Amino acid sequence: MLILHRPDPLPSEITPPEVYGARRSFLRSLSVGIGAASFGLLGESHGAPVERVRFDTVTPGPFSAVDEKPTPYTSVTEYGNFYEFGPDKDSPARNAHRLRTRPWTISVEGEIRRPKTFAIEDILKWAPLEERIYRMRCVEGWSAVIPWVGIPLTELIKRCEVTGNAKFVEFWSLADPEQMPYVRFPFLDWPYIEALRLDEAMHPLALLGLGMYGEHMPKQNGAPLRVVVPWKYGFKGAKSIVKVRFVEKQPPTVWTKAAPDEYGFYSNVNPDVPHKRWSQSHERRLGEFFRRKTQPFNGYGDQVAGLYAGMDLRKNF
Ligand SMILES: Nc1nc2c(c(=O)[nH]1)N[C@H]1C(S)=C(S)[C@@H](COP(=O)(O)O)O[C@H]1N2
Ligand SMILES: [Mo]
Repeated sequence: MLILHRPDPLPSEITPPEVYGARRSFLRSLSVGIGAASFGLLGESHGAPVERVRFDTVTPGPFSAVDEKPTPYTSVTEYGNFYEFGPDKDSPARNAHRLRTRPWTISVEGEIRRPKTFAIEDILKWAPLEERIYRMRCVEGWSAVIPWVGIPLTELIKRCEVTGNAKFVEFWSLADPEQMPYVRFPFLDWPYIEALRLDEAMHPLALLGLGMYGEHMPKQNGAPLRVVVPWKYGFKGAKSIVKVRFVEKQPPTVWTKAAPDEYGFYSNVNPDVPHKRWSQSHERRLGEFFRRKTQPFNGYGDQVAGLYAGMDLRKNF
């Protein structure tokens, strides 16, 4: 069963979230159908008090878009996608309080010398926490400038003792129906698994996100740790990671499985390659009214274009 194809960018997505009010996205009908069957059970709520915890020390990291104004905290935390918590843009903010982020470990599997597990407490001590202000672009046409807190993704990869066979790395999100009510519904093939080519994952821009706005990661944004790859569409950055798996061949991912003609493995931001159902030429920053032009590789071409030298980016979309 595939109920979910990406929603077309409807007014709810092209209107500033502060003003779209009660308008419903395409997927509202889905959640009404599900909700009627299981109202209460899903624990839909209007959120719970959130504890916001600041990091003691965060140092400015490289590649920060310091000339750009960060998107307001509330826009980034109250509007987004985390389908395990529901299909609407405000579902994550309403429902992610159910996620338990301690204890939390990530396991490592596949093309490695020996299986391993890392605890979040240790990961937080691997390297100095950096602040990196990145432009982010969702495939649906909205974008944001987010001051992430994190460490280079290579800090994880270098501890995994990968074998020479490893060419790709998968990131597995948690899929626990007790905490994430919508993983009971197979509109995506849970768990949410996204993947990168190993050299992409080891690129210095790729971040293991541990927080934002100087604070620990909000649950709706992927606590306690997630992937951040700012030159790709937002869906490549899997949230609330519990497993990393190294593989030899390019693996299927949650979105290439859902709609292979609409989502490619690479999914680099590319204004010249439209999505099957809409243009990618422009975007609207959350909290702003006017649209702006989308940049190739989301403006990070100087850093990352070399990763794709000689590749046809229309074919490898
Ligand atoms: N596990 C999981 N990760 C996910 C998603 C999701 O539904 N589940 N949505 C993705 C999409 S489509 C986007 S745009 C970003 C949005 O989150 P952010 O605003 O916190 O970056 O998270 C990505 N990571
Ligand atoms: Mo997205």
